[in-house]
Amino acid sequence: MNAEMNGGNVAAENGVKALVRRNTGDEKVDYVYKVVVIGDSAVGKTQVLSRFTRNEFCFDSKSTIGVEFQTRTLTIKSKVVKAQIWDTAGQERYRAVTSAYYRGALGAMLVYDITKRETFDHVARWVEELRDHTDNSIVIALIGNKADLEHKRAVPSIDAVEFAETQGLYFFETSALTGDNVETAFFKLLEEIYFVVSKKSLDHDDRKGDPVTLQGLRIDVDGGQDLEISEMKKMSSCSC
Ligand SMILES: Nc1nc2c(ncn2[C@@H]2O[C@H](COP(=O)(O)OP(=O)(O)OP(=O)(O)O)[C@@H](O)[C@H]2O)c(=O)[nH]1
Ligand SMILES: [Mg+2]
Repeated sequence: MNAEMNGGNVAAENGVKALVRRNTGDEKVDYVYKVVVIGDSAVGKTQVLSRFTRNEFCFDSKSTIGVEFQTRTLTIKSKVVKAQIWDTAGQERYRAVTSAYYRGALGAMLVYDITKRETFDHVARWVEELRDHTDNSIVIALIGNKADLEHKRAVPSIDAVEFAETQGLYFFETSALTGDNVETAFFKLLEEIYFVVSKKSLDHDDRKGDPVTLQGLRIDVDGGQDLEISEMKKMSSCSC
C-alpha cells in the first residue's frame, strides 16, 4: 500500500491541508480531494477517468475488477489541489466494497450512458446509495457519457437536466472518446468541492471551540513512492 493511501487518505477525508513529500523532491500540495466515480457497468467510468488523468482512451476497455484510483494535480484559485479519483466496477457482483469506497469522498461523478436508457433509469438508485454512505455536503456531478454517439441517443438531455435540478446535481454530457466536456466536468466538480471545503473552514473559524477537524491540520507524508495509479490496480484487470 503506498504512502498516499496511508497518510493521504486522512487528508482526502476532510480536504485538509497536506504536504506530500516525494522521493523526487518536495512538492507542495494544498489539498487532497477524494472523488468517487459510480454508475452502471460499461457506461464508461474508467475511460472518463483515464481521459482526465492521462488523456487516454481505450476502445477495448475491460470491466473493472476491485478498486483503483488515479490522481491528477491541478491549481484551483491559486491552490495546488490533488484530485484522487476512485473507480470501481458498476457490476453488482463486485460491489461489496461500498462503505470503504465512499469513505471520505468529497465529490462524486455519477455516470450513465446516453445510448442506454436503463443506465439513466438506475441513476436515482445510485444517488440514494451516495446519500446513504457520504456526508450530505458531497458535491455530485451527473455525467451523460458517450455523447459522440448522438445517433444512438436514448436519453434526451432534458430528462437528465430535470433530474439533476430536482436532486441538486451538476450535469454534463461528455465523451471519453473525443474528450468533449471531460475536463470541464471535473474542473467544475473540483472547484465546487473547493468552495464547500473553504466554507466549512470559515464556518469553523466562526465557531471557536467546535471540534471540526477541517482546519489547521498539516499532514506530512514522508518517503515512499507517490504512485499516480494505485497499488490496487495491480489486483484488477487492466483498463485496456
Ligand atoms: N463511443 C464511446 N465509447 C465509450 C466512451 N466511453 C467509454 N466507451 C466504451 O464503453 C465501453 C465500457 O467502458 P468502461 O470505461 O470500461 O466502462 P465502465 O463504466 O468502467 O465499466 P465497469 O468497469 O464494468 O463498471 C468500452 O468499450 C469503452 O471503449 C465514449 O465516450 N464514447
Ligand atoms: Mg471500469
